[in-house]
Amino acid sequence: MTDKPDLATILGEVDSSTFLGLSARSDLNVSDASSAYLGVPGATPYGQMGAFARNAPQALRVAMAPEASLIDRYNFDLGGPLFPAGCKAAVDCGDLPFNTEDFAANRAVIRAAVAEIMAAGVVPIVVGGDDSVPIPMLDALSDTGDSYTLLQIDAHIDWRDVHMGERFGLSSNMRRASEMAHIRQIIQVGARGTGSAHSDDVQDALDWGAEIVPAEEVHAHGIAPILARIETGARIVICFDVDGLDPSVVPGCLARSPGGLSYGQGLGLLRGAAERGTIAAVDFAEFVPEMDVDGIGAVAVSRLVTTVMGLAARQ
Ligand SMILES: [Mn+2]
Repeated sequence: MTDKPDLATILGEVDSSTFLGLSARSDLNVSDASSAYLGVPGATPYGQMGAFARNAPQALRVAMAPEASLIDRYNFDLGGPLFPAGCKAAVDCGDLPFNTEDFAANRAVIRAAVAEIMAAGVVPIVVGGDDSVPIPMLDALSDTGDSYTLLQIDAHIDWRDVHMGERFGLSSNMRRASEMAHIRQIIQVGARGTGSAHSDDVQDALDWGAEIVPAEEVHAHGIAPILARIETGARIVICFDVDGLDPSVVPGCLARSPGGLSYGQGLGLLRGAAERGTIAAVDFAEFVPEMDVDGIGAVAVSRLVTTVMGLAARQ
């Protein structure tokens, strides 16, 4: 056999113009939705690396196109249809523009879009870009006047103050979050191996009160002790760097690190967070489709995005 079988031949028409065939809302008019897929090519890339995760939003749309025709079926990750009867559905806001030179402009565009979606009472699901993208998303949360528990899933703690001369880059997102008055708790899950953090960065995180749960601890004790750390009724923002998952689950990332979380652990953290409190905003960063293996990671990340949509519709 030389040609791969195509799932679409069983499932029917495939349309990848929006994620899961959801209604398109490039004007950010989302008030009738429960969550909004917001594609973001990048924010503040480091020097010559460029916006290496810029193609993630579209790659996930392509990955889920064959499942668009199954949107009303029973989803075992959610224990029912994605959008149960009577619940508002999600929409797809398309991709924000990306400026290769003016990174402050990128941050302003992301911040404004997230703020606008949240002002409509809708959960923004920011998809794509490197891990500098959550910084303006987190900043936008201050407009709501609420305070937040931040749940980060990542192989790296991202507490560098400045890296490569840049304060708003992918190695600094949790440090920047810690400086925001509306972020009152930071739980960091999945750290392992080495990243950009020095020992004093780890100490600064611990001194601030960040609760760091290395991947090894998740494998030893499961996710229940992590979820128990989230205050009941908290408003929760989730920063999901897909390299927090094991590279066998998501091969498509720049910094593959063995020993990562399983799909089930990632899924369980999302579902468990929604049980503890209210998911207010989520971002999925660092997916690099060009480094993926035959679309394996694209499906895993897409399914987690889909799960957040189902959770948002139910809350
Ligand atoms: Mn990372």
